Amino acid sequence: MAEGSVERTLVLVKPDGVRRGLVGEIVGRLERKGLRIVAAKMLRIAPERAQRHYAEHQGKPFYPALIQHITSGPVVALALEGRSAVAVTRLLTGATNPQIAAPGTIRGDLALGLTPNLVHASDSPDAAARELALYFAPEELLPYARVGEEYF
Ligand code: 3AN
Repeated sequence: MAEGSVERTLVLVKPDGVRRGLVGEIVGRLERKGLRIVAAKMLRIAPERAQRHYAEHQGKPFYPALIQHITSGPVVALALEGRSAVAVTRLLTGATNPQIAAPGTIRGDLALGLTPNLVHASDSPDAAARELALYFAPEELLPYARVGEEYF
C-alpha cells in the first residue's frame, strides 16, 4: 500500500467531551498517533454555524438534538495534519454509535451515547476543507516545517 499524502482534517471535541474533562485524553490520543496540531481553539458554536456545519443532516430525525448538543457548551476545534489524516482520524474516532464502536477507539473506550459521542471528525478531504474553513482563517493554520520532500 502506498504511503498516503499529507492531509488536514477538522476535529471537534464536542461539549460532552469538554464537560467530562476529556480534552487532554482525546487530543493526547490523536497527538500520540503522530497527527500534528496545526490550529486549535476553544469556542461556543452559535446555532447559525452549527446549521452550516451539519447542513447535510438537516431534516433527519436526530438533527434538532445534534444542533442542540453541539451548541450546548464550549467545544475545542483542532486542525490536524498528517499522512492520510482524514481516514486515520476517523479510525481513531471509531464508529458513530459508541455502543458498537471498537474498543481502542475514542468512542469505543470513552462514550456511550449517540448524540453525545465526544468528537466530530471530517469524513472526506472535501468535507475537511469545507469544515476547516468554518472554524479557521487560512492564516491560523500553522504547519510544521518541511525540509525538501521530507515530512517531519
Ligand atoms: P460521524 O460523526 O461519525 O461522522 P455523522 O456525520 O453521520 O457521524 O453524524 C453526525 C452526528 O450526528 C454524529 N456524530 C452523532 O452525534 C449524530 N448522529 C448521527 N446519527 C445519529 C442517529 N441515528 N441518532 C442520533 N444521533 C445521530
